[in-house]
Amino acid sequence: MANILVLNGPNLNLLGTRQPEVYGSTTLAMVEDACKRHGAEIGLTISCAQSNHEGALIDLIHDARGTQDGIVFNAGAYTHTSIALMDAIASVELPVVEVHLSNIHAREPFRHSSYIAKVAIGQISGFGADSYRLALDALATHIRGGRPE
Ligand code: CA2
Repeated sequence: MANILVLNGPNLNLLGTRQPEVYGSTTLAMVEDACKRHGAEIGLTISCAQSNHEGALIDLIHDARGTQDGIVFNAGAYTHTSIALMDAIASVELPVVEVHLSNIHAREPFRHSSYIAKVAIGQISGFGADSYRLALDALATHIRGGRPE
């Protein structure tokens, strides 16, 4: 079983409680639960974490080295601003799939660029809570070198 960290950044703890027209009505606890259940189905052991603080996210990424085989990461608004998170991902040399609930490319121009994308193996954006499941599938395939389970 591969170990995967599902990591969420700022404000995503509010998921399902505000702006459902943009981010849906699924709560973060529901997303994390769905990730754990889907992970078990495809041979992944899922750990989940969320922080509103850039430094704490960097620590979680550093800690993933040696314990995790990959990261599914929704960096929230830090996606568009954080060179520090980009450097943290590059430093741990783990495969990262960038995830967004909304389609960041169809939104305001300031959301079109991503520092995370520069160091991620790929990006999944715009499928609501399903983005996480798609990201887990992509990461599992990548870790297995493209081979089925
Ligand atoms: O679409 C995504 O997943 C985003 O990463 C969400 C971020 C946004 O800044 C990115 O551009 C795209 C915002 C997360 C805010 O989450 C909330 C959830 C519920 C209510 C309010 C905010």
